Amino acid sequence: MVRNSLLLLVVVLVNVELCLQSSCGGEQEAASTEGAAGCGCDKLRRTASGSVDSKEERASSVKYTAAANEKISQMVFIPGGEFLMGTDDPGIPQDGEAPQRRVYVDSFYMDVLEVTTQQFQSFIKATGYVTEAEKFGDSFVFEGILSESVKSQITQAVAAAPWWLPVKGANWNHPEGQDSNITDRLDHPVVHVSWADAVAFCSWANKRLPTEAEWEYACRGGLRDRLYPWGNKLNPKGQHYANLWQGDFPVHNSGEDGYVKTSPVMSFPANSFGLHDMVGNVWEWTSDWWTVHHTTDHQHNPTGPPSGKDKVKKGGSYMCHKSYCYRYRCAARSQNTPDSSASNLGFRCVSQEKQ
Ligand SMILES: [Ca+2]
Ligand SMILES: [Ca+2]
Repeated sequence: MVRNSLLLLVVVLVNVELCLQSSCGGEQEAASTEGAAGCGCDKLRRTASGSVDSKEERASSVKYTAAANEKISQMVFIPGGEFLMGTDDPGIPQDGEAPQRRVYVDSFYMDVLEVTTQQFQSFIKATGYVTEAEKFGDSFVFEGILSESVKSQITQAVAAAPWWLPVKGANWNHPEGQDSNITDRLDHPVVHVSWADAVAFCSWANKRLPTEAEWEYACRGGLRDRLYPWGNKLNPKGQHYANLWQGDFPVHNSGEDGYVKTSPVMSFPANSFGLHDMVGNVWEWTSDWWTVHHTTDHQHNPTGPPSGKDKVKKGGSYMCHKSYCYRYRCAARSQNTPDSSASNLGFRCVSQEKQ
């Protein structure tokens, strides 16, 4: 793998161009290190001008039930406090996981679940909002979940991450392109939402995106120095606690956890704060601009750099596997340009006041 290389387009479409910035090059170099490479989803960039189906069934996860409907818009109180953000034992050093630093965050409320397609549909119906993917006319979809028909029409790919394909007509309402819809996944997290789309939804709901510090504090659920929202063991008692990738990425997803793409929100256990899918299922946008440099000074309610090119996303997705994207840890992080959208990127909102 070559640092600072550019993504090579097989064919450049008129309305979409992809580029690879230096940070992406870093990801490339990391590909040779276990756990340090990625699903390539941080490489999905638009220019300034401008997704293996299978049965979704699992034995060891909590089934989506009517009870979930009551939780769908529910927020949980996250009591403020100090915590250790980041880690001194980074799984992916170039992502800026280190150093571990003391951070205090005020109390806030957080969505128990990732925002669902149904919730997003309500927002669209109420406001007429048009997402960026709809404006651009396409979005990135993981090849493994595309129909053969859609795949046959695509003539370009991201060379550094060829499993990502720009699909015409892919958006929140048609997650794998025009031959797909959300009818059977109203209780799944919405995808193909850009950062601005996520901000617009949260504003409409009188909420906002979490800062990275708030998100990570919430992810840790009061635990100290633990990898995951529930502890250090990935599969306690043989149970899956998050929708991740099992198998050989990107060619084979065994779906051992029950899902080869998104899962209904609340399919896996909550952390001690009552939050589901903080890691896995879909990546979640935060309000912070991206940097890999952090002060060790004690911080109160940090909001990240004042400006930047990329926004921070947290938690990893159903595409994450330790061999390729060891980012389903609370300290892990990645980035995308704000106008990026993809089949594994969503969000949840927070608010200072009870809604
Ligand atoms: Ca899975
Ligand atoms: Ca998530």
